[in-house]
Amino acid sequence: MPDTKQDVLDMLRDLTELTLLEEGDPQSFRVRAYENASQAIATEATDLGRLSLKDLQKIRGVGKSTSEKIRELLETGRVAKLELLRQKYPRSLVALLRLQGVGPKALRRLQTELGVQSLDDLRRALAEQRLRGLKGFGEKSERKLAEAIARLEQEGALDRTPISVALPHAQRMVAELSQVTGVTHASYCGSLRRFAETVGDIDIVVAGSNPTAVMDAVVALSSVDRVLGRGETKTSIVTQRGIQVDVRVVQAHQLGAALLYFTGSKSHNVKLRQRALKRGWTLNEYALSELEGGKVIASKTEREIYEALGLPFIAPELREDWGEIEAAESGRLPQPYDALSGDFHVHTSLSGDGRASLEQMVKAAIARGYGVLALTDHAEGTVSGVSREALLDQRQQIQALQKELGSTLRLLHGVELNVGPEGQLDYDPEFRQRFDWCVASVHSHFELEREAQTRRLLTAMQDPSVRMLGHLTARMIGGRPPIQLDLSRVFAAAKDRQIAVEVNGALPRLDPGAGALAEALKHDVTFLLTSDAHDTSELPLIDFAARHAFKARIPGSQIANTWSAERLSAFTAGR
Ligand code: DGT
Ligand code: CA
Ligand code: CA
Ligand code: ZN
Repeated sequence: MPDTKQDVLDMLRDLTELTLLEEGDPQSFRVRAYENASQAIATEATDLGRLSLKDLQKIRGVGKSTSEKIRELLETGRVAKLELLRQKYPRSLVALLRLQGVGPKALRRLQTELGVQSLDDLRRALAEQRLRGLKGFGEKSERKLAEAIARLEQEGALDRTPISVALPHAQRMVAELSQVTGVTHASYCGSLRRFAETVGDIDIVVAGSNPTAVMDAVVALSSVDRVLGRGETKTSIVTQRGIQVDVRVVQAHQLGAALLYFTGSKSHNVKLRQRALKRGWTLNEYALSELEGGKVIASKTEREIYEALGLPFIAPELREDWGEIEAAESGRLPQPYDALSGDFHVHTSLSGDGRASLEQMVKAAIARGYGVLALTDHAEGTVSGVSREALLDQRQQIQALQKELGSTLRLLHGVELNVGPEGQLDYDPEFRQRFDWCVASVHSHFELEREAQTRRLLTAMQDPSVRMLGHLTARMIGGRPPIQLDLSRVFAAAKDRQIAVEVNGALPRLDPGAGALAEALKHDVTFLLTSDAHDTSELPLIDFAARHAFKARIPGSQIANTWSAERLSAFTAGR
């Protein structure tokens, strides 16, 4: 059964993005209408396919024109308006919005006045110095754009897809392919399974007895834009968002070998093959087998193959050829984390962008088996921020709730403070000090130069209320680059002042990135994994923080969510 809700959400996201481009104004009525509808539908539990036009309009936040588009999508699989917008604004053009300094208005001007439709076009226009002639552009903006292009190129982000886009796509295709006749297993592999921040393409491996049925299903997937090639056991397509997807079908008894091969990384596989060769075996996507005669040694599961090669199972996140095979051999592989005892960065509907009530968040935290939950709504300095009065009200509610809960779940009344350009924080010192848990996060002034940015954070960290640094570098993968910081000084201060470094599990962020986490490890700081949830459905995002931290090889002993309740509460109290 196709996932209608996800189809609708995808459509609304595309409509929002393209309408923003069309109208050049994030506050436009239409853009806001699509955004509101997305939020409303994201929290709507019912099967959308069953809802009539009238029912749809009854959902708060979904207007007439949006509900008509939803019905159109569900009935015909297409939305005329969206097709039109897609023709007008090709993906290669929309992708340029990722460049810092390129907003919808500027992009439209580049398109209409200079005929820019892609990155190559933009490069040419820059080389020919044609931008400086445009209204609102100058030599300085040419230079800044060239720098922005170079930066994204360096990160390999321009022709790669951020994990926040690729993962939901892949999960959905995997779910659809799992439904095909004869299929016993489907999973995404490649860099996505290794939990890379960006992926070149999506690789999917399916085990099934009816390859033709699987290939038929692949080309019929709702998100397909065009088919690149179709074979008996392999098909490649490009989705409407311009992502290439390679799907392979294998027989059930070959599944382990196929998963191992297509998960990579290439250099991890090379090392495994060398190991096999030393034993007189060969390893390929079908099996680990004897060189002479071809007798199969292992092929059904990855674990069996690793074991035959004298190794424990190596988690996909670790298969990057940093020395994991040697580590596995000598029993020094990073160990998966113990169960997480709680979350230290969540929002309620008190924040302008929160969608679940305090009670709902608490209930969901209990359902996850947490022993502690820090409520951290936005402080007043942002649009979504909360006034003193409302926070004091919330404190009373939390205290009342805590009485009911007893020792089931310990609630911390927290707040997410905004770090101002000079390191100043919201409210006043005395007001801040009354919270159980203050998170300090950068939400503005991303472009300060390194020394100013570093001093800004160090200043904020001087405040005794600050207990955790939220999404330290403020990056958006494939979008906004990390702010420039002397990380070594920031982490030294965090260690010194016992301030936790958050590992933020929101997929667009996964902040700090791998390089910054490696630096943090050198300073022996304490980490906290968080979901930064704005809804109950987002609490599981903490598992992405765990995968991200695990890939960076942060030991569980440095992650405070895995500590005993006593040690953890001493830490959160700043003792
Ligand atoms: P990506 O797509 O650039 O983010 O990175 P990957 O690692 O997903 O690379 P991709 O899609 O080219 O290939 C998927 C996996 O398939 C790769 O990690 C290892 C395996 N593979 C593909 N081609 C080769 C090859 O020529 N030799 C070996 N040993 N493995 C390969
Ligand atoms: Ca790939
Ligand atoms: Ca591939
Ligand atoms: Zn937050």
